[in-house]
Amino acid sequence: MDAAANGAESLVHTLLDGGVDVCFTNPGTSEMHFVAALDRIEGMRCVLGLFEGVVTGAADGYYRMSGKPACTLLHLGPGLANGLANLHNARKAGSGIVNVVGDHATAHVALDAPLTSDIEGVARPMSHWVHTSRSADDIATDGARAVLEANAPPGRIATLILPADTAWNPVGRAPEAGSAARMAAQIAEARRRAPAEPEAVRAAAQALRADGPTLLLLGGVALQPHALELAGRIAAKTGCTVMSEFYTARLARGAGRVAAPRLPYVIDAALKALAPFRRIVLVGTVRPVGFFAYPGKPGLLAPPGAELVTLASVDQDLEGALAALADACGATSTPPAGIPARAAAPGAALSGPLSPEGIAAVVAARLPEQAIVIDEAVTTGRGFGPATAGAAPHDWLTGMGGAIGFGLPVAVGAAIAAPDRKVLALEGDGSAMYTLQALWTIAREGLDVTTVIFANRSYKILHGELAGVGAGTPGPRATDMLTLDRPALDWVALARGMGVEAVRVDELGAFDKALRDALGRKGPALIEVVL
Ligand SMILES: Cc1ncc(C[n+]2csc(CCOP(=O)(O)OP(=O)(O)O)c2C)c(N)n1
Repeated sequence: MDAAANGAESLVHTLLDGGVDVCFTNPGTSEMHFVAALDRIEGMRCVLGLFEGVVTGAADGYYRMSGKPACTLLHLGPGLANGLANLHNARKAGSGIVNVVGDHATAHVALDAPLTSDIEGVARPMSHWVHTSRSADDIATDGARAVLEANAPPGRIATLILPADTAWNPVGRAPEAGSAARMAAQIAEARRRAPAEPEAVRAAAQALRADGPTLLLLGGVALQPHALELAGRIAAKTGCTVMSEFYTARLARGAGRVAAPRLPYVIDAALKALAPFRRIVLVGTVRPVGFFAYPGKPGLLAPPGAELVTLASVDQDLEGALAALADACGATSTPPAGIPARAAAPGAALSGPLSPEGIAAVVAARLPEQAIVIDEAVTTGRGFGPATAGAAPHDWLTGMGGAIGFGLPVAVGAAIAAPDRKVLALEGDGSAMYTLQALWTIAREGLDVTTVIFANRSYKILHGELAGVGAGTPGPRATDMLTLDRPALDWVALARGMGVEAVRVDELGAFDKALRDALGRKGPALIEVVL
């Protein structure tokens, strides 16, 4: 490690030694020494987000596509609090993040200045690990610990609080030689995933051999191409069905890949999808539960009496577990089942009134090879799964914690992690409004992101939920709480105001043309689809 002049520089060196070289930031006065250290030391890509939900969501997207943690820089308790919803989503997605949160200098905390708050208390519910650094000399050790925590499978949230004096005080201790190599070894150890228990492999194989329909339900990294291929071999050999949990941090899909259709969101549809199964083998996921409770409906979605067998949990070696299961089932060299046919080339029919089915057909036809799709399309996107199964191979990323506003920030992080791949963010207008500042970061960084806004000018899903929970039909006050039409949002103006070129379409052929234009060139674009 190079010599560090102060605690802030020590932390920057430690992060870089630990392979953390992207920082999504929104700083304030208490973080100025860290900002100055980032300025002086080469190696960290710093990306400004104009709201902390953009910052934390971008770090989530970055981890999902790169498999390694980024850091965030956040301003005391309120800055961190602004970023919590997307930290919650990242935590549920199993994304590793190192949050660096500034605090007042130690002596200043006692004065109860305006920005003083219980930062550890704010951090704890959305973090796996929280620590306040006490001195400039501790920061290298504390920073290294944060990096190791964030790398632990499946990826964890580590929050390191950096008091301003810890940042500005000189470092007394000389830097230790060889710290980068030592950290690399420690990180490799921290990232090691435990193999499935032999007993769990035996039990899963037995479930797959038993009579009656069995489901192989996948989550986490079991949704990566090689693991899916193993699942397809097991399905071909045993006749089981392969599905993925409803929310997926990253699902490899498309022509040539084993399909793992997602469990439906709507409770009745989810119950129906699971009803046939007598056994469910869980790989990197847990027993399926309803998103919400609905009067008179079960919370547990598996049919009563169904046997649940856990092959491996989300932090274990899921590909290895599936390989062991394939071996136990004699399926290692069986050709995999469940590979969808490539979507038909678009005919002249891609025109006419807009409908979710028509939009899905356009997306399926136009999706470029290796695209990264961020799906926050809510009700418009419900049918996109089957329609896009045979599109060119791509990754499909959904919100994992149910807090909307994840999509555009995750698009930022995914585009930075994978600059050679096209990112397509499919957004409900209500969801996109939570973190629309991400468009400015997309423009500023010149990210290759096409955003499609489904402007139904409504929280349409909540109309269905109102009826679903038995709350009756909406009167004028309830309707007002669920509609966005007074005034209508002008997404073309909003996007242009943040430096993103945009067009509005209200017909399928125009959408097809706009999507082809946007996907056919590099850089930011937005299409407002008025429904
Ligand atoms: C942080 C957060 N706040 C509120 C909600 C509740 N909620 C769920 S979906 C939704 C509206 C989504 O609207 P939109 O994105 O326009 O999609 P649509 O339902 O119209 O298809 C809301 C407000 C939530 N899930 N997360």
